[in-house]
Amino acid sequence: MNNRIQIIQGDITELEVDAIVNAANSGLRGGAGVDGAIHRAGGPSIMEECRKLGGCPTGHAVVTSGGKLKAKWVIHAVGPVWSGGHQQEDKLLSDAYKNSLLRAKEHQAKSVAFPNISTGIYGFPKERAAEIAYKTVSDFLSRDESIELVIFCCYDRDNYNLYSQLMQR
Ligand code: AR6
Repeated sequence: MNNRIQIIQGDITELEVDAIVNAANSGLRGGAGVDGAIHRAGGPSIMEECRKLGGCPTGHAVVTSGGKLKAKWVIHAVGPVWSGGHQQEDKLLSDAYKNSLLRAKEHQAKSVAFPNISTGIYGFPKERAAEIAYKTVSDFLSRDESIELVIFCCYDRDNYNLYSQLMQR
């Protein structure tokens, strides 16, 4: 199953995959970080679709087209804001990954790339987030054949190193 997971360091907006995941906010209003990068690279049609969707609760995920991106779909997932670990942050982060994969499957996406959801502006500790992300995706892939490739697209070296260590376990 590890051969269906890849770790890279780079910019998710440049990837040629069926779907990229966005680390969105629950208003789907756009923002900084990877969200800003995706809207900039994908063009205004993505925001027009987001406005029609209205919003997305924390832990859930919704889909728009990819606009000018190489990816056909953008899956807007809403991770939790870290507030110490007692506000169901672990479960909500896991749900954000799982629901993204469910949306990908519904759209027949065979390849999906994730950013490190919640580990930027939302302040989730990186190591803890990496373990949750890796376990959630591994569990999903072991039970479901439909998605052929998941890429963890790490932007910073810290996250890249953390995921590389998880892959080697
Ligand atoms: N490609 C891949 N990863 C990236 C890119 C990129 N182009 N740019 C940043 N990252 P963040 P969050 C990494 O802050 O913590 C927004 O304003 C970044 O290094 O983008 O979930 C939203 O609208 C980090 O590892 O998302 C929300 O309001 C990871 O992406 C809020 O931020 C996630 O960092 C969401 O915060």
